[in-house]
Amino acid sequence: MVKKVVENFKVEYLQVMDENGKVDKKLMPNLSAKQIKEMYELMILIRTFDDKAFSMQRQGRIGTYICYKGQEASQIGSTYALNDKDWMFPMYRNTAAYIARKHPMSMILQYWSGDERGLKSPDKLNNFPLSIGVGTQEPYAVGCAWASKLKKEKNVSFVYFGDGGTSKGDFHEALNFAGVFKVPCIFICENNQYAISVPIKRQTNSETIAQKALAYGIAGIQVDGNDIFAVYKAVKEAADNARKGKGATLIESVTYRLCDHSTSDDAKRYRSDKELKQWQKKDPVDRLEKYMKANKLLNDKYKDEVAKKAKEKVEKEVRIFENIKDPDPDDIFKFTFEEMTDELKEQNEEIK
Ligand SMILES: Cc1ncc(C[n+]2csc(CCOP(=O)(O)OP(=O)(O)O)c2C)c(N)n1
Repeated sequence: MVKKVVENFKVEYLQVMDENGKVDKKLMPNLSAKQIKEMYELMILIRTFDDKAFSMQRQGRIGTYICYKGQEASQIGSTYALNDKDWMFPMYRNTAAYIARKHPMSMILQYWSGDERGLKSPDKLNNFPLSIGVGTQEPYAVGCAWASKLKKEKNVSFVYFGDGGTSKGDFHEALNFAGVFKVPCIFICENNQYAISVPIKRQTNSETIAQKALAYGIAGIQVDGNDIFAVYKAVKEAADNARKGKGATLIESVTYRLCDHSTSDDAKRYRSDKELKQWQKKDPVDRLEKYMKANKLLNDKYKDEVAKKAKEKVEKEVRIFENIKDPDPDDIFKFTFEEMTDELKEQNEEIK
């Protein structure tokens, strides 16, 4: 019997910067000092927002909130590698990416206070509404990427989802379509180790999520998702390839949610303190700071200034949010059908 060996059935793991902030110079992407500082300032801004939004939820000032603490490198590294014209398809944990893509923070607070208008993308921002339904957004991203290809535009579509999302049929359909039609799409799986309380080991028997790309004939890579340079490099390469007509890439960003799943969850019930502490040592913000300090890009004065500016920006947005007029409840009824049904009229009266 002759065994045929199928070549190239492997996925790479990319880490540029280790936990001590030391980079492998051969792998370091081409980023100027100004760009690294810009990335750092965004990381501090989104962490400040995350802390603020969480405490506002606890104070009853917004309805619910999904934290992203621990996933900052994954979201800033990826958005930073893409252009404003590229199309983003986020999930509920991607409000950090939203902020990086210029969606006003006041509107994010508006959304999490139950006002859907907060998700309306301001003009000229190519950001789709975030998806609450797990794994529903991947086929949309593929469709959009296909449209870009047919229109001979150079934009790529990029879509975020969690490890849990990879168990949904939509994920597999999207990857298959992307492979067959060679569309310019980047699939970013933020593998934060859990889907609420379900650990990755119970989600898939594959060694990596990245390897699932191979089955669909697209590129796949696993990156250290707490290393902003690795995420940036992988996404930049995927985007360059997509723009050259080389098709889609699946990027597994290996990270950890340092917070609860949501404001109605208590992660202590299913994660050990020991595990959390191990991941806290890999904190993506601390890691970038270590690199910047060693490379004379960060001193105490600059660090304090960045923190102060971030706090001021966030507080300003909170004030804007708190002055937004409540939506008119009649709108729920008015815009469902061209003419209100009798049943809707009744409900409308009841709410009044
Ligand atoms: C279609 C659908 N099924 C179930 C849920 C309930 N649900 C909300 S979050 C979640 C876990 C998702 O985990 P993952 O995809 O890993 O993303 P993470 O929250 O960890 O970022 C589930 C099952 C949902 N929102 N949508």
